[in-house]
Order: sequence, then C-alpha cells, then structure tokens
Amino acid sequence: MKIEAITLREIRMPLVHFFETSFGRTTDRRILLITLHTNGPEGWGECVAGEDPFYSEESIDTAWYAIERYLAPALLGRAVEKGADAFPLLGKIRGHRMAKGALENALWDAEAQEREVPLWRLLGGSQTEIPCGVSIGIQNSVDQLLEKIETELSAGYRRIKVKCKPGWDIEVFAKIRERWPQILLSCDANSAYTLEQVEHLKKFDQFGLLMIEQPLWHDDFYFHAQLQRQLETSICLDEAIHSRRDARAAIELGACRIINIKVGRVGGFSEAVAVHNVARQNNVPVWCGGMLESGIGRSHNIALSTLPNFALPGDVSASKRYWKEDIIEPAVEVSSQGFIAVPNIAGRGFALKSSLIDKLTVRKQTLRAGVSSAAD
Ligand code: OSB
Ligand code: MG
Repeated sequence: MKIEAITLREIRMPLVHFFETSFGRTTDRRILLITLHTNGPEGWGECVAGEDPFYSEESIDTAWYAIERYLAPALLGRAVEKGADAFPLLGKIRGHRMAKGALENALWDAEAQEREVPLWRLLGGSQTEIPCGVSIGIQNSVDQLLEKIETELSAGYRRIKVKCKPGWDIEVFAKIRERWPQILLSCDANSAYTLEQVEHLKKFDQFGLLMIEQPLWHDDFYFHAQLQRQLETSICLDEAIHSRRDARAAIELGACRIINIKVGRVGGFSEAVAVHNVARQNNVPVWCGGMLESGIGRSHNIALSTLPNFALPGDVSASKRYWKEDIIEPAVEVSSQGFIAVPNIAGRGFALKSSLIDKLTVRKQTLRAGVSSAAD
C-alpha cells in the first residue's frame, strides 16, 4: 500500500455524563481522528490524547502539531505492507506516542481491510467475546456514585472501577462494600498519592480490591515497588508503562502485579502487543484501558482485547455510556452478562457514520505526499 494522504480532523462530542478523575473533570471531548488514504483501502485511527496534558504530557494540540510537522511527513509517499511498518518509520521522533499510535492504528485498520481479515485476527487475537468492566468517575456525592454502580451492575458489567483521591477513598470503598461485599472492585488513583501516605494506602487492603491503579507518580516504578511490598492489594500500572521495556522493568522491580494496556499510551498496536507478550511471559495479567474514546478507538480496543493474556475485564464499555450517538454503526453494545461479542468481519468490524462525523468536525486538514500542508 502506498500512503498517499493523511487527514487530521477534530471532532467535538459532549459526554452524556461528566467524567472526573483526580486530575480534573471532562464534560466535552475534543477528539483527533486520522484518515490514512492509501492506493487501496482507507484506514482510520483515533488519537487518545486528552484536551489538556493532565493524564500524560500529550494533548490533542501537541498531537496535531507532531503529526502535521513530523509524523505524517515520515509516512507520506511511503510504500508499506503492514501496520507494524509504521513504528520504525516514526522511530526518529521521540515521545508523542498517542500521536504515533493514531497513525499506526490507522495503518493496521487499512491492512485488515486490504487482507479482508478481522483486525483482531491480524493482531493475533483469539477471544471471541470480551469481558467488560466500567470506570466510574468521582461524583458529586457518594449516593450518586452508589446509584451509578447499581445501574452498571444491573446492566451486567463484570467489574467496577472507581476513581479515587485523598478525601474520596476509604469512606467511599466502605459504603460500596457495605452494599456489595462480593463484587469485583478496583480503584484508580491517577497518581493522587505519595509514598508518605503509605499508612493510609495500607487501609485499602481491608476492602479486598482486585487492584489499585497507578497510586503514585505517573513516571515512577521504583517507589511503586516499595509500596507494593507493603500492600496486599495488587498494584496495576497505567500511566507509567510506555513500552515493552517499561513493562519488563516494572515487573522485574516488583512495581506491579497487573498492567493496564492502552494502545495510544504505548504508541500503537505493535507496542501494545509487545507489552502484552512481555506480561504474558511473566504471568502478569493485563486488561485494556479506555480513554473516553469515540467508536473508532473503541473498536480498536475491542480488537486488542481479544489477545489471550487480556485475562481481566477491561474498561471497554458500551457506546451509550459516553455518547448520545456514536460515530460507528452498530454502536458498541454489551450483553446482559457483561460481554462484547467480537464482530467476525473484515477490518475493524464497525462501519463509520460519515455524515455524522462531518457534522461533528470543527477542524480538518489533509496532508499529501510532496505537498507541504493544505488546510481544507
Ligand atoms: O486512568 O484509566 C484512566 C479516562 C481518561 C483518562 C484516564 C483514564 C480514564 C478512564 C476511563 O478510566 C476509562 C474509559 O474510557 O471508560
Ligand atoms: Mg488509569
């Protein structure tokens, strides 16, 4: 396939309910979508960078810049065979993994169409249905949170993850456990604590949590390893893992017993599969994280979740939890048992709602081989 043009596009989508983490509240999403135009099929990718550089150093604006200025020019005009060919072509540019991931995933998306195989098969997946959990943000009140948990449990979700931070943790877990002593429950701190709070974090052990996600600094393994030695609850790393090498270092240091894989955070499908493989060789289970994706990112997360070591329910959930109307057809649905049935059709398995995408687009730019830049 020859990469002839790359379109960057920003869409705006209001969330059906705000999403709050220890680093802030999101009510409207600004999402960067990539279209990779080849001489064959057209591949789509979603950049999972947030509106602001709070989860990681990337944001939609830094991703746009990196793609326009450096990443797209490294791909345009190139003849490539497969999705995995993108990563080495982008290797000279440091960081910007979410921007790279959007491009690489678009190429995998095109490759799956060209080969007429489901994307999940191309990635090496084997699970035909994937277990789903939900991530529930910090709410205005504990009662509101309990109500949300009730709704998600009756919808069939198999694991509840609640966001936490100092002041929204022990008391909240106690209330949840009082009502649901047995459910699979985990928490995600998004780096809200320091090692000075170890005595406080030890109190989390009494709640039988499946894991505590990224309790300490976003870029740390060493102090997580110290913390893990003092906790019964398993630590799961999210923010800190960017590569297969990070995964190996974190596992060998004892910094975590579980890994959350987000395909954007590690720079695309190739590295996500590699992180999965390292974890598998070390008997560390993984699960697929989410970044409030639109249907394109969601369909790519579903494909990735079919790999064998995705052993725990992920944060990949139904479109309707986020969007009034998703940009794919059909929308992602979850069964009453809490599973997504993986579509056994070529490509990403979900069609695009092109006119809706056009309606939501606020900014668009197409870059062509040999042409410096053209805003449409
Ligand atoms: O840490 O997993 C996280 C959303 C935005 C940024 C970081 C995280 C999250 C989530 C949401 O937990 C997961 C989802 O998309 O449902
Ligand atoms: Mg997380």
